[in-house]
Amino acid sequence: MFYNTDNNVYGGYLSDSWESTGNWCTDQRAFLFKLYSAGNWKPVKFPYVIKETHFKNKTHGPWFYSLTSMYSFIKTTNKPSSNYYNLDTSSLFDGHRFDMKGETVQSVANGHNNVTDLEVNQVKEGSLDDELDSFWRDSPEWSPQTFQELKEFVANYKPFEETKITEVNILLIGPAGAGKSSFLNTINTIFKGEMSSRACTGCADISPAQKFRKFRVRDPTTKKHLCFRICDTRGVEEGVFIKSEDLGFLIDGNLSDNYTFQLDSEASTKRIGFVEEPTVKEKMHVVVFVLDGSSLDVLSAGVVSKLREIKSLVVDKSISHLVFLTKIDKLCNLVEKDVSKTFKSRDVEDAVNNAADVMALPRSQILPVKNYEKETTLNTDINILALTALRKLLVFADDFLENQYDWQQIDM
Ligand SMILES: Nc1nc2c(ncn2[C@@H]2O[C@H](COP(=O)(O)OP(=O)(O)OP(=O)(O)O)[C@@H](O)[C@H]2O)c(=O)[nH]1
Ligand SMILES: [Mg+2]
Repeated sequence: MFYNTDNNVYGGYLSDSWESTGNWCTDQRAFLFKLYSAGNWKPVKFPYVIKETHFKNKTHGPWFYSLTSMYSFIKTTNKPSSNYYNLDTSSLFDGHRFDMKGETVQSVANGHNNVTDLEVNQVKEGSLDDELDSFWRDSPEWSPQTFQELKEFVANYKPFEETKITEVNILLIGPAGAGKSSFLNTINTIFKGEMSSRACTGCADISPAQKFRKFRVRDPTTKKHLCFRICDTRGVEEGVFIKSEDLGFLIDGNLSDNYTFQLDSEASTKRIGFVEEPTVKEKMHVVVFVLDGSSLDVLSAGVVSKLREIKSLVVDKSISHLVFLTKIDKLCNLVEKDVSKTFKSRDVEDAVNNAADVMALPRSQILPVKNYEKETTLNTDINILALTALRKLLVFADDFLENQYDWQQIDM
């Protein structure tokens, strides 16, 4: 692909390899193309017509008929004049071997080949290559029945009986924009049966005063709230996050609903709403680290170390915890088109492995999720994936409660 100084982008494609055999070759799938014309998206494909298409030179890269600039690979050492490389134009887009559909070197490249950049890309047939032959993790059956079963599980869920708690508390923590609020909205949407946006998404709260809120989800069929509360927090950023002391209070249940804590001053045990001696009912029972699966590679070292610090705190307090890996649709075209391919996607599997390394957690605790985002109607596969994650979360919350109960029995 060539980027010339007049904002034209054009080039050629070979399905053949770039090996240096010294032969003329014919690649019937080869074509030339233009993508941008004077900065405007004007894609045109110039298909193969006849005879040989390219020469595999022994000492440098292949060159195409009608794309003599590729021949310039022989001269890649030439120095750029001004800020561009002045490449060969002798038979550029002259129509040999390829159908130029009436276009010329003038209309494609403004008659010159002064390029600021020259790229070689390998083209992968995404939907074929990314799809594994077998599942990388047991996959649910993507059917309306599975959806109903999962929904019923969540709707009928009651916290571990012996603790006599009516609702489990779920704490969402993760980098800014990872999809915490969107997850809450996704669950609400599933039960409401319509797109819901109760928690504000894409709008980071930057005020230093942070209100602590627990959201409940209502099941319209029973007109009752489900037996969990989700606590959404502001995004973890370098230098700006709830202080460890406050986070400890939050996890231990010292902060009542609607409690406002200050990010820029000391944690306070004296403010109104501070619960001095919280019971197990007020504690967080499970913590979910929400990570954006499509940007794991660019997580800053500062955010990673903050997340790990929070994880240590959670581990010290023996709270169950897991990771929701969001935006898997942005990570993989296959999943973007069809969420039921999640457990066959190589990219999602890689991201799960990556997240397990980042958080130093077993892979089984990393659950891929696709939140409602651009959709305007409900989708059974999105629902199944989100509810699968939520079910695991509730089971984890019960594990915590069961431990608490057992320890209490031993203490008594
Ligand atoms: N494509 C896609 N976009 C998502 C997904 N989840 C969230 N988003 C988008 O990502 C953006 C940020 O999502 P939020 O839910 O606001 O993220 P957050 O973690 O609550 O962010 P803060 O409150 O700022 O920390 C929004 O524009 C969402 O629509 C997802 O699974 N896929
Ligand atoms: Mg949010």
